[in-house]
Parts: sequence; C-alpha cells; structure tokens
Amino acid sequence: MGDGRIRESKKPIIIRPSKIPGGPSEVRLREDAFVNDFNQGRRRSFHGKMASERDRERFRRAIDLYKDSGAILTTHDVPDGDGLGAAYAIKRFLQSKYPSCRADIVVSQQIPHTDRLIEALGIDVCGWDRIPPQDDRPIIVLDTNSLALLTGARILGNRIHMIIDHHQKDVGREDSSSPDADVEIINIKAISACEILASIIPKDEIDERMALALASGIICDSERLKLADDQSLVIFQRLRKASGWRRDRIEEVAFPAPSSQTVSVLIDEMKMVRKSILHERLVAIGRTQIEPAAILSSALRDIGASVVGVLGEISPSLHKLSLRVNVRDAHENDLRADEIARKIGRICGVPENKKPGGHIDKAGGILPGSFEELSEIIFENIKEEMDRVFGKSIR
Ligand SMILES: [Mn+2]
Repeated sequence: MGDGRIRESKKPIIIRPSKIPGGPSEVRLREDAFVNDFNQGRRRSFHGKMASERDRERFRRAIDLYKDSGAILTTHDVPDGDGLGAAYAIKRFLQSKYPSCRADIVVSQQIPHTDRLIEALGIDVCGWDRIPPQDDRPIIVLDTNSLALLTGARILGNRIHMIIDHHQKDVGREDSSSPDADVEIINIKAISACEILASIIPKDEIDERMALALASGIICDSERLKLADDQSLVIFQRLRKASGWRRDRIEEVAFPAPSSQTVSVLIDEMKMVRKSILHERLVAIGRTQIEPAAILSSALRDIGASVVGVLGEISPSLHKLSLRVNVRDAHENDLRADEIARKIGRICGVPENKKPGGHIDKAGGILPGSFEELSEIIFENIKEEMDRVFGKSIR
C-alpha cells in the first residue's frame, strides 16, 4: 500500500445466491468472507431507504477491508450528536463483526454539549494527539465532506477512505474543500448522517445501543425532529423502538438544554447582537464566550434570524466564525454560507490551507482580526451576497 490508500477490489459480488440458476446447492460464492458470513444469501431489511443497494454493497466491502487495516473514525470540528452517533454505530458494527479490529473515534475537541450522549452510550473518544503520526489506518469521515470543517483533524487528503454524509459536496471549483474518498456515500435528501447509516446497516444487526446512537443523531440534526420530514420521522421511530428508550429521554441526552449558567450568559450575549433587516430577513452578528460558538448561532436561528454570524474569541486578534443561513434560502435561493465564509476568508488573508468554508447552510473558519473589524467584514459580505441573490437593495 505505497500511498497508504485502500482501493476497492473490482471482484464481482454475488449478493443473492438464491437467484443463481441451479439453486442454492450449486451456489459457489466467489465473494469475500464478508458477504458469505454476514449476508448469507438472505434479503436484508433496513430501517430506512436513504441509501441505495450499491451504497450498501460499497459499505460492506469497506467494512471488510477494515477487518485487517483497522480504522479511524472522525467527524467535523465541534462534533455533534450526528457525527458522534454515526461514528459510534460504525465502530460498534465493525467490532461486532471483527472483535479484534482496531477502530478508534478521534475528534478535534470535545464539546460539553455532547457529554451526556458520550456518557449514555459509553463512547470512547480521543483527541488527535493520541494518534501517532505513523498510524496509517484509513480514515472514515462522518457528517461532513469539507476539509474546512476538519481543521482539527490530522488528515492527509489521500488517507480518507470513506465519507458518509448528508451535505452537498463542494465540486466543480478549483478551491473546493471536498476531499475525494474511495467510498463516498452522500445523500443530501437525508437530514442526518445517522439516517443514512440506518439505511445501510441491516435492521437485525442494529442493536439497542446502535439504535440509540442513530436515533440521537437524527434528534440532534433535526432540531428535535422539528425539521424532520415524514421519511426521517419513520426512521427515527423505528430506531427509537429498537433502542427501547423514550423519545424525551433520547432528547435529554442527544440535545440537552444548556445549563442555566449558559442560558444566563446567552441572554446577555443576545442583547449585544448587531441586528439588521435586509431583504425582509433578519441578519444577526454577535460575539460569544460560550464554547462552541454554534450555541449562540443556533439560538439566534431558533428565534428566527435568517442569516447569523457569530464570532468566538480565541484571542483579541483571532476569532472563530460560525456562519448559518436558513435552510430554505441556502437551498432554494442559493444564499450559500460556505460561499460567504470563503469570501470572508479571502478578504481576511487566511492562508490557503486554513481557508474557511463548510456546507451550504453551515460554515465556519478561523479568522485573524478584532471583533470590530471582523463583524464589519462579515456584515458587508452577507449584504453583498444577499444583494446578489435577492436583487440590489436601496440603502
Ligand atoms: Mn449532520
């Protein structure tokens, strides 16, 4: 494996031996042990339909490769329940097949918001500093396909073997932040990475803890199911039943209400937010002490702000940006958070390898500059993009 990359084998897979003329007695499985052992020629059923048969087959082959190579599972900076739930479900699935497989969930930072989920599931997470540089296990990236949101990960583009995600891939541009992986399972119709996995791992192989992890991911990404459509709701209900947990208990661990201390700080910070109404939409720009900055941006989105930029102070001259655009404007009107973040990065002179970006409705990055300078740049760029998208406004 000279370049450390694992390639999918081109061998044909026979998934349903019963369909082969001559009947089961004559079936010769030319396939690897995985299909033989775990598929056993049966038709499998799944909790959802967010993945194709081809996706499932590619996933099975990848899992089979990790048997010997082991794997590192990771997710975006500022991990959330969807990324962690998906990583946990895969790790558990992998180790239920291959108990000696070396699989680790590695994150760039641990966020207090996810403590209860980590505790409820007993997830083992570690930081990248615990992974020696010579560790060349293939990387599985969950819940993002943007290197701009993997700044904390020690990732060389060519080591990412599999991506499972529900965000649109950033393609067709020179400065794309989407890495290419051998196996990419991306469905932008899904609201969470977890429901894609619930459509890939056979129903009868999802145990209670995996079901809880996947249900938690859906809760987390759908704002407690508020944004879930009928399909996502059905998948959630099936997983919830399989987990044996009540919905309110899952919500408590997956999407915990912030502590009263956090709420108190949040209220103060909300008062200081700079508010502007542009094209009949509320644009809010603020600063926060709360880690992650996304707590303030989510709160502002919750009360109806359409476009939100929040800066978390790293030092007086360095800030972490969390940028959000409401889903409808992002998808239907092409008001793209990643586009705005990229422009801001260029204006701030962020070096090429650290450039901001992310997904259509959620982006971020580290920006040099004081809060006052940056909030002005952010406002101007949001306004410029909104003028472009909705037509020039009169000042
Ligand atoms: Mn997600």
